[in-house]
Amino acid sequence: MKIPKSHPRYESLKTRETIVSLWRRGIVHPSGLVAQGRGEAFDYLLGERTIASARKAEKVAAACLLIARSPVISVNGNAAALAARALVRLASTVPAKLEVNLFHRSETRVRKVAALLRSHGAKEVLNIRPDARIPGLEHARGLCSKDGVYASDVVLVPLEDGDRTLALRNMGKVVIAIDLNPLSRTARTADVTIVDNITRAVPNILRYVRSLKRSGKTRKELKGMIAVFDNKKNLAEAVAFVSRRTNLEC
Ligand code: PTJ
Repeated sequence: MKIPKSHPRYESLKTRETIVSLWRRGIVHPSGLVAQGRGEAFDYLLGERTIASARKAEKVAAACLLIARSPVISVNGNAAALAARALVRLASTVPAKLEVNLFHRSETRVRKVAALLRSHGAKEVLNIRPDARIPGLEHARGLCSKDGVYASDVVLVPLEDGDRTLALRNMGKVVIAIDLNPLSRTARTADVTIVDNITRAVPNILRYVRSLKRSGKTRKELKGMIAVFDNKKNLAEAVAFVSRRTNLEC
């Protein structure tokens, strides 16, 4: 369908088209369409833009990735569909490893997601053949790569499920989540929660990674930035933003 650029919700409708077309190609799971609908609703409440608290979290996320010993970016069907190119760029800039982690895992879809990442320049994509397991997670969603998520100290998880976020935290990892729902279990469990659309969040983190690198900030300074960040307070700011905005509109 041709969406006119003049449409007031052009970006949102384009994204919807993208996710449907990637579902047709077998990259997005059918439940990914439901997840997208939920995301759209929250994004609508945010005004479909990056709010100040999200920007703060994006900067802290960049600092976490830069000081990590072994950072990993976890990619599922929706993340690949909406941000493959930016995720690959972020991985090569940090540098961080890319690992496919599907909630509804099937070998065919793993290969398709990996192929999409490679088509955007990814040199290595982990977890095609899993060789480790996240403790406490049953079935295929606990499968991971020994050199990737399993050994990582910092993991970026866009659109993640609450159980896996908690299991990763229980492993002692620093978890950075991208989730438009500030009330979700993932948002509440992560160390750094970015309440923003993945389509805006990943390019923003990438910009912060580049500017922090250019700034020449020391490890100690980056650690200082992270130490003063309060995720609970930041989430409360996101919720307060939505409630202010909805009050004004009523
Ligand atoms: O590809 P798979 O098999 O790994 O499955 C991926 C999905 C996303 C289907 C799976 O992880 C899932 O069911 O996720 P949930 O539990 O529906 O959680 C998705 C969360 O992401 C919800 O809180 C949504 O509000 C949020 N979300 C949806 N779209 C976006 C988003 N957050 C940021 N950007 C989006 N575009």
